Amino acid sequence: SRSPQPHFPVFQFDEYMDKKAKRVHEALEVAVPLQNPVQVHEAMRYSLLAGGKRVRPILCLASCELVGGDESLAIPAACAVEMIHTMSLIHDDLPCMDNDDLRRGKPTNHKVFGEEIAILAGDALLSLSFEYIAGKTRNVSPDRVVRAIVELGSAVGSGGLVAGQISDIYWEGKEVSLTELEYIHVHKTAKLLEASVVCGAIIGGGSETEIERLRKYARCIGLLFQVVDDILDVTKTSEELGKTAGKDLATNKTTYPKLMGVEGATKFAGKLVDQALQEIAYFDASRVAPLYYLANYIANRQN
Ligand code: GRG
Repeated sequence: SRSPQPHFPVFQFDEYMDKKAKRVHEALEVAVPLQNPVQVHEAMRYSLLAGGKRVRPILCLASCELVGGDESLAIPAACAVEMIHTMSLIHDDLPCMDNDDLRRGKPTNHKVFGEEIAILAGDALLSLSFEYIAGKTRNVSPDRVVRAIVELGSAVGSGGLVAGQISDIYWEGKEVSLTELEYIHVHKTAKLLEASVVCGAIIGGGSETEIERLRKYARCIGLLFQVVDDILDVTKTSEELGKTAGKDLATNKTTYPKLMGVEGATKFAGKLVDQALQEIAYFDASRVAPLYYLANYIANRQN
């Protein structure tokens, strides 16, 4: 059973997403200018400005505003999470990892700039993300900024994305149970989504209760994001996805549809979105619309 829809004032979600994505794009343009050494900055900009849905930075801004912070407070944090996300995609696509040729509908970073530059562009984006949030966040108390940095660092490092990637590599070609699959996705995908939401709430001045509610919401949508990704991989053609769809089925990668069928995975996705919405039902309906619609957008997205 779906959570009842709160009584929102009229909310134009598509307009909201376009406006926020544009704001993020402009901020990223400024954050990574084309400068010396040109080759690496070109490579950083190539992947960072290639589009993408900008789900993580938008979640960060929405969460900041939900707890009463102005959007401007969280712009450096939003840029930081997108830089980290982009660098993880660049490294994930490398021949020594997933060996992908296409990303965001374009040739992958190493295909255009070579492996050495792709690795270094990823390293530079990771480093810049922390420099940027620490150096550019204004009008937020230093203890909140430090807390957000700790949150981000732990989501990315050897207990976060890196742990997920290692586990993914370890289980490649082996039989994977639901528990192990969940471990991979919680770490590879959900941790950064969680950190995006939580950083927004910390920087926006959220109370402990608000931060923890939002963390629980983010955990649900983080896993939801991957379950939907797996379902799309089965149901979409490569042209629609702009990447090698069905690759996970063709290789030995375990996915939710493989373990529970498309119907089972769709049911699981429904449960996760319901749970996420329950977590944010606590917030004032006049402010919660963006996160409410974002959860539904992740559940129903087609790319
Ligand atoms: C982070 C230090 C560090 C190293 C990287 C390679 C690696 C370790 C981790 C892999 C992480 C990874 C690529 C996870 C997949 C996450 C995912 C679901 C990506 C797709 O996200 P979307 O759909 O993509 O939001 P767009 O292009 O819309 O941004």
